[in-house]
Amino acid sequence: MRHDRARRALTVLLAALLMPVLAPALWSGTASAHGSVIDPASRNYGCWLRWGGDFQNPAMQQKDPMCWQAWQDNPNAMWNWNGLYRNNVGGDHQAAIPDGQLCSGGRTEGGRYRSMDAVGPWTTTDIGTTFTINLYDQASHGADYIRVYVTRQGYDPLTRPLRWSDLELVRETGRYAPSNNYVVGDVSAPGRSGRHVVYTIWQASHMDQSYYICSDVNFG
Ligand SMILES: [Cu+2]
Repeated sequence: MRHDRARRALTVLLAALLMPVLAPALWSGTASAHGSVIDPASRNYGCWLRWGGDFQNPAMQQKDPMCWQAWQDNPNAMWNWNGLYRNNVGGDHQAAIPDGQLCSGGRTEGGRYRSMDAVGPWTTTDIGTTFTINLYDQASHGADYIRVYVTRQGYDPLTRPLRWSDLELVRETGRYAPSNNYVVGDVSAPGRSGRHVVYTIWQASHMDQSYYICSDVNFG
């Protein structure tokens, strides 16, 4: 008995000693935040924003079915809405991301974001044919460049998986100094109407880290 008690005391002591060592390691999981396009909202940021406080509500199945399937597939795709990136792509995004997997970053992070590739009625943001991209960078990584693509008129996001050939590059920016908010203004996508996908590639500056972000929009 005495031996057990001594061992328990030792365990508590060790835990107390290790806490300052372990706590920062645990904390770094959330502290190494990243970012996403928050307007027009990316798929997983939008699902997190609309349903993060109520993600088990069965009403979502009718009101926001693509978010429903995403939450059912893996809630971590929403909790980690800022973590949809690949490291060390070396700038060859088309080689790293196969057709049909553009919105999951080529099923990055072990496929955590695969539900983002699902085809169907994602909730859209209304925009005009000249619009602004707001990218939120929690970690102040900076940007080497931000590329904005828009699907070609005629592409139907309700029935077709997204392929590179569906996209038109409409804007590539220069560098952004590290900050929390990057605004890409006056992005122009003439001739568009109705439902489309805006595809943003954010090339971060702190290392070779590339973000692949699908935002569903409605050109009014
Ligand atoms: Cu990051």
